[in-house]
Amino acid sequence: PQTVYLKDYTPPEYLIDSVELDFDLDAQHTQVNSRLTMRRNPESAAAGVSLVLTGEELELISIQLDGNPLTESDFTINLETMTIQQVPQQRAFVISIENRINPKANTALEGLYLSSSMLCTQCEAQGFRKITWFLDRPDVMTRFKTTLSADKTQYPVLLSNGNKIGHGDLANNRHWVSWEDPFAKPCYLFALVAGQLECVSDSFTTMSGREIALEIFVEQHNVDKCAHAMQSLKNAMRWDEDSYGLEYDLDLYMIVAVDHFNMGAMENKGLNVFNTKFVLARPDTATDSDYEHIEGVIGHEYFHNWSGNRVTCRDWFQLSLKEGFTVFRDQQFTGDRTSQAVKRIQDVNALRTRQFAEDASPLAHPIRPEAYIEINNFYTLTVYEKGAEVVRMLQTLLGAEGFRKGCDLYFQRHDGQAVTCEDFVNAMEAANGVELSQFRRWYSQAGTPVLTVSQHYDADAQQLHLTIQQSCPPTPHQPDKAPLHIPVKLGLLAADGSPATFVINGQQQTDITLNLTEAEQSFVFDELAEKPVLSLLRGFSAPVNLNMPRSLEELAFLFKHDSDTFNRWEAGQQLVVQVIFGLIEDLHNHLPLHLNALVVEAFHSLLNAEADDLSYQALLLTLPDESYLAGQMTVIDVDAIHHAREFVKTTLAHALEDDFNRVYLIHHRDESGKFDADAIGRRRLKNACLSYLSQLESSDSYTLILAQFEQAHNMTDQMAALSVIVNSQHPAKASCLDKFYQQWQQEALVIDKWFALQASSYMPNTFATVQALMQHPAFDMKTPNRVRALIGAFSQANPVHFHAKDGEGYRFLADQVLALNTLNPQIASRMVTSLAQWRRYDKGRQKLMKQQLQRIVMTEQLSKDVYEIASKSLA
Ligand code: B3K
Ligand code: ZN
Repeated sequence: PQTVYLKDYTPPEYLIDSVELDFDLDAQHTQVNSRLTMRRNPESAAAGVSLVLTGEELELISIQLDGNPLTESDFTINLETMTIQQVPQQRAFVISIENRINPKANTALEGLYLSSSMLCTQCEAQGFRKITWFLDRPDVMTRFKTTLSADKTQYPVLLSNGNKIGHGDLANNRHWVSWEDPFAKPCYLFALVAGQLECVSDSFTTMSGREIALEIFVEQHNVDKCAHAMQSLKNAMRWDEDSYGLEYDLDLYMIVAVDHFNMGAMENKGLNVFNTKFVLARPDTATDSDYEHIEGVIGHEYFHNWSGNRVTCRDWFQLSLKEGFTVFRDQQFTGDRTSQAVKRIQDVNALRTRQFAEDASPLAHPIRPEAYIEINNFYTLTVYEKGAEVVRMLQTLLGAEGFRKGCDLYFQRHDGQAVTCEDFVNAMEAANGVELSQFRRWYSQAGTPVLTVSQHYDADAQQLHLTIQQSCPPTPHQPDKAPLHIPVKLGLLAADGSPATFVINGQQQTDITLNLTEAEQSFVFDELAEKPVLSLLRGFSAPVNLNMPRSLEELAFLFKHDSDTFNRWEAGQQLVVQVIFGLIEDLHNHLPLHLNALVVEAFHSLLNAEADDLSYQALLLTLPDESYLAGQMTVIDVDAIHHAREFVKTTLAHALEDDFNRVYLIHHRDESGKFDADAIGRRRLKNACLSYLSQLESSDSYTLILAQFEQAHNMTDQMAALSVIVNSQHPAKASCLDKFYQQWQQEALVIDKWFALQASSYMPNTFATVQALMQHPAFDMKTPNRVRALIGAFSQANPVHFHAKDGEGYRFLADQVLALNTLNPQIASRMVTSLAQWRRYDKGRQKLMKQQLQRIVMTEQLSKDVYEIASKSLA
């Protein structure tokens, strides 16, 4: 397969000013007629008179140039392109194409496909070429007019981008609807939907007083689960006006929810297509986290209307321009809507467990990659989440106001254009009169930097000396790294836990953002009468690993007193991390395990302290994830990690049983249907306690848990109970799982939870359960949500069983990858990534993982998607 390089970018030779698309829709025989009004691009330096259009898996019916039919000798077609030998160079011309496609056969879910009984599209990144021949690249921006015709009974609703401009009836029970999108857009933002859909509608009045119709389309049985999505959309629209001064531009905003979708959602202009997972919610079917994710994703896609659609990407290497920025925007939005403290911790947690792992693997790449085989493989945690961190650092460096000025200038300069990451940074510089040349390295350098910190307090001089070294481990094709510009926020604490005032650069402060730009830098903090405690990297001000020796006492102190909510939580995490690694060493040395009293004491005072943000309180009680711990180990020992972490949890449960019970009871009440921060917080805190209590495996805890399972009227509580039941020896386990299935078998999204819970269980026999579930009538390889729930959860959220010593987990995964390869390459390649980290395990597992990767690579007819991930993993 061919590699595409950023350095080879050239402007398009031709432009498509407008297109008229006619779809004669049918599940198996859809005919597409397109009329492209084109001209030579004055910006292109290329010579030659031929025209190359992209198109894949299309059946050509006819082609004309300016109304004259072309014959075999005028053009050639291969697997990916159609070349027309000669087109006019001095004037506009029209290419008319008729072709046929088969949506039903399209299990890759890219292009036009069938989901349940509706037809829908997914064109980003390169799906439009599976609909018709076109210039399928984001820097070709076109005005679209689309006419859909179809059977009236099967497809009563016919949607596309923009405004509806006409409709009518045809013979044979067929009808048509025409749509026109006044905004020029790249074809990756094209969408159409046809089906038996119900419309839930509302409206929004923009800041300039325009009334926008809001419409959510779902299947009949889901109409009662749209209220939260609609409210989220209105919240997002208001928020973007308030926070960025950005207003919606069309008169209509539509969202369609479909069962079969490769990702979360898609920001098609005026017609978002969503995975049902990020639309549907009712208190009894969706958890509090589901509610938050729905609002976040609705916000994300809405925010793309400016950061992505009005200003789009010049080429796919610039993906983080729209994705990193939009993730940053949706994170701010969710933080404002819920709790900034909690949201930041959740985001950092995800970044550190998953993106840091990617950055430390053979798949590491900069947020602006330089080469790809299959662009769909680059919708990664790095491009999205690390990309958002890079935008956040810009905001930290420029201040909220300066950052906003930069954004305003960016949108003003580039509205209607397809631009680059460089243009974004340029706007930030110009609006603030600053120079960010070193900062730009964040776009080109992969890997997670390490800050090594040492400090020394000089009592005589009343000074704290701080030295920070930065380094970054090598990543593929980047053996040597240059120093980055890293903002490091910090504060100091006095012995009584209050903020310590210090003097730096002649100024008195209580906190500061240091600018690291060199490999090693020292800082002096003056006028400190007593030795302070350092709170470094507040708010996780940069996506880096910290290497800073800390005593358990110091961490316990910060866990109690740090006024920075992120660092307070982080101190608790690091306290437990150190303790767990001590226990792992004891395990390796066959020593008996003891839990350090400091940890018990820290959790004891936490459980007895007043708290106003209960969701935050729940996070403070949550032990670091096994996958986070794994990331900190040179040679990952999944069993020891699990054992040591369980030991800490169980010991805490025994030591603090009364506290956990008491806090549980204080917050346990039926508030089903209430979704304010307090009710959510109560549920989170209570369920955190429940999770500890379940470690007791006592008849009291069994009774308590079963009662919650049986009485819950909301999914948060029901799932929390079922989840601890599944991960324990609860005598009612089988009957609870069965009851849950019977209760929810009509709700696909709830059944996904049922699959995922069992697939991620730590209990023995899980692998056999997973194999049995593969045969369950409700399992379906063609439904991505189901595949993620079973195969994804097992391989990505069940370290102990996936990494079983005999390699059966690896073999199983490879089997599924190969089965998926032919059905849905995008989903298949996502599943391969859990093998990419093979070098981090012991020799025995390394060999077994590598074997499966090799087996995958050797397979014939491997998709580009899977080939790229598997071969790079082995490199
Ligand atoms: N832009 C889409 C992602 C498309 C992925 C294509 N493989 C969703 C989003 O990030 O909003
Ligand atoms: Zn996005």
